[in-house]
Amino acid sequence: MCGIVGAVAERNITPILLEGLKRLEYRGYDSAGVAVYTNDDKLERMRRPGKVSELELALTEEPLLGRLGIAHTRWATHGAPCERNAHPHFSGDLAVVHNGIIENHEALRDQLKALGYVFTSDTDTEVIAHLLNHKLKDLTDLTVALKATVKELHGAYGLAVISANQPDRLVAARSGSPLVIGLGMGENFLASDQLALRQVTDRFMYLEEGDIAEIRRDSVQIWDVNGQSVERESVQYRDGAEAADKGEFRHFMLKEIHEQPAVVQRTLEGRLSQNQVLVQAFGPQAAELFAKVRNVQIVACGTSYHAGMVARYWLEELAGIPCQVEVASEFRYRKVVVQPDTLFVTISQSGETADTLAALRNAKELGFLASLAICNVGISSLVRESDLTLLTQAGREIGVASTKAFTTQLVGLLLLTLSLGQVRGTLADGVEATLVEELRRLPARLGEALAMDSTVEKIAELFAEKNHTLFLGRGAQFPVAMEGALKLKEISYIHAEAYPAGELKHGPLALVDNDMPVVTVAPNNELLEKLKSNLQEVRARGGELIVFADEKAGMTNGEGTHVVHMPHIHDILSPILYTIPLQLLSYYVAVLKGTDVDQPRNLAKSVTVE
Ligand code: HGA
Repeated sequence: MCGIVGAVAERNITPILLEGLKRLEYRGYDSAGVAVYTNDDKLERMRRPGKVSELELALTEEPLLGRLGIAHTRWATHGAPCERNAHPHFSGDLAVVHNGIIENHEALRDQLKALGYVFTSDTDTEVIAHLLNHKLKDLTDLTVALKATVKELHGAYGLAVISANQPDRLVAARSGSPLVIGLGMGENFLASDQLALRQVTDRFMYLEEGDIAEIRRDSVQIWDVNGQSVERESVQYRDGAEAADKGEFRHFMLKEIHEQPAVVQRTLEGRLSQNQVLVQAFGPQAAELFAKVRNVQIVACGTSYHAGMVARYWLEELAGIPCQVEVASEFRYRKVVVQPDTLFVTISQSGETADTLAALRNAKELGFLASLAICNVGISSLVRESDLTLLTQAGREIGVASTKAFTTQLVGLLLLTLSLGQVRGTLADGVEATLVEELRRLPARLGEALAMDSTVEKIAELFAEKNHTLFLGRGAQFPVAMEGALKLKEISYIHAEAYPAGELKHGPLALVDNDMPVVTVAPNNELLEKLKSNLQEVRARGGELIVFADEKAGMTNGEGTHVVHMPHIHDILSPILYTIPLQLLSYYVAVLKGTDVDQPRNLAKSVTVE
């Protein structure tokens, strides 16, 4: 992860760098730092552990003014999140910021130490600064030296560098971590994400893998991975609708939970006809490709992986297509046997998730039929590199714990299931028309579930003093339980585990006592009676039950059993609806525990490192 911002201009750039960092905090917030070539011709830096607001405070007390600078917000991979390890890292008159991991940093560190370089941090990044410094001794030109330096780096990097000796430019390199150049009038900028630069420009140029860029006030020059000078297209990007404030809500997460009816509606817009899904929503070649699909392989991480697991139930049950789902960090390093005519599907909110992107790149060599990305960011690497795309329309998600991105992914995956079944003629009669109708009603149903907000808030009190919980579900509700457990872990720091309810007696039941609340999702489906028996097993051991149950499921409150009635919904859509109370539950537990809901410890929004 980590966020990078850089600027070369005729005006003071420190406020631009700071504003950019604030917008990039979703990429990490362990520490923040800035290096500026100051108006009195010195390279100076300010670094602070913690969030960008700490750096801002320090800069208010001791301003740094200059027209060339780089800045960084860190999500630590190598070295503790303290000031010493915060970027920018210096070597002589050079300052470097880095997003990524240098895998051969130990070997490089030994070589550089032998050459007399002294290390002041525990980061892998510092080797880049010293190596570049060393290269400059022979090569003198900063851009030329950077080209030579990256040849010796193994791993992933987005890099921005400035030098007090060559203060006419900012140089950058991209391999495995995104970088975008923002084009201004007589000033130019660099960032990990164009969002950081929207305050200063709406014209952007995206660096591609292996690119090196030299950015001056009035020119930009780029070389590709082969060292050839290349032009990269510049694109104008206008989007007024930024989710930058919390409105009436106390946290972004709560706002985003409440946005779900609207964003689900948006994700459906233009994708449904009277009684069918419009297959071309996946791209012009979708119908032709879908007709050939005989298997689906889904690869994703975290919450997106849970969406993929729900989709497996749908794809096999509705469209009769065998489906496998795997976390990207495993898939990418495994010897995979690919069945003929398999569609490779990736799911990612940001479209920059490093493991998912790497899995997609590997998949291209493995003989998949085609790749499809379900993604929330249209200008992401995942979208650019996939054959087909379905953009979820969740809008910007700022809370680190994903909510609306998940439910819109589920909608996208149901559209995919119906499209594949439609094209291949494998859907049962009337199913598509029924589900299209149900999808149209879904935003209203989600609104009804959100109206249970205060009921769930009360239930949350049962968890405030607990250290462990179990989440149970059966069928497509099992991944919903996994997502519920993940949410609770992420923002309340309570240990939570999810199990298919039928697995309880094979081990986890041993954990159940009156200190272990057990959360269950119980729609009214064919597994309900089996689930009820599983819940009896919990009650018999003194476990306190919290059950989100269909209003027609015949479940009632009793001693140690708290039932929250959910609006009735078609079973296929129930994973989307039942996600809502679990999101609310984790939110209110976290509020009671006083954690940093939108930016929980140790996490970041966009996971762009392995
Ligand atoms: N490895 C560097 C940069 C971390 C990063 O990119 N995180 O996402 C460090 O630990 O400082």
